[in-house]
Amino acid sequence: MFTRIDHIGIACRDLDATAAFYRRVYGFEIAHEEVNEEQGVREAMLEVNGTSDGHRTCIQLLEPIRADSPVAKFLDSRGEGVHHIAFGTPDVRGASADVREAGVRVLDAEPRRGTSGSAIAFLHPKDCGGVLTELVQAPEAADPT
Ligand code: CMX
Ligand code: CO
Repeated sequence: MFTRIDHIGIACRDLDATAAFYRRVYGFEIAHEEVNEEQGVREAMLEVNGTSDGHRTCIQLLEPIRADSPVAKFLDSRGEGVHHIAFGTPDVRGASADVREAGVRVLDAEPRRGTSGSAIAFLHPKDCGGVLTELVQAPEAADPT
């Protein structure tokens, strides 16, 4: 059902400065950058490696674009740092149903649009041992509504 770590989401106040840190210290380049209005973020994906299912594992840098967005609230209460983990799946709807069946609250009744047109759904951190968790179906197979 879950085939890889798709990405780790990092909350930051200054995306450009944080991306420069990842380039200088680790040599990771920005593979993709976009604004996701619905999620209230400017984001950059740094590709760390490819995976055996043909996809990739990334660091996702997240800078809030609105004061009432989840990432802005997180920065206010916890400061910069790891915000969420994201597991890749070929079927986000099926994976969400399975996880719901296991007693975990799925925050998105229907998958939303994620990076590059992927389909995403979030799980409540209080049901996941304090870890905000995202499920990701890669763009070419995604059908976000
Ligand atoms: N990781 C772990 N716990 C978190 C958390 C996070 N990222 N964000 C909030 N929490 C905890 C808080 O610490 C708080 O716990 P306590 O009650 O013990 O203090 C509790 O959850 C409620 O926190 P809150 O600040 O009141 O936040 P909300 O309930 O308003 O929202 C959440 C929390 C997870 C429902 C909301 O952030 C959400 O819907 N997130 C999903 C969307 C998202 O994060 N989008 C940005 C990323 C986009 C992308 O990856 O593409
Ligand atoms: Co994410």
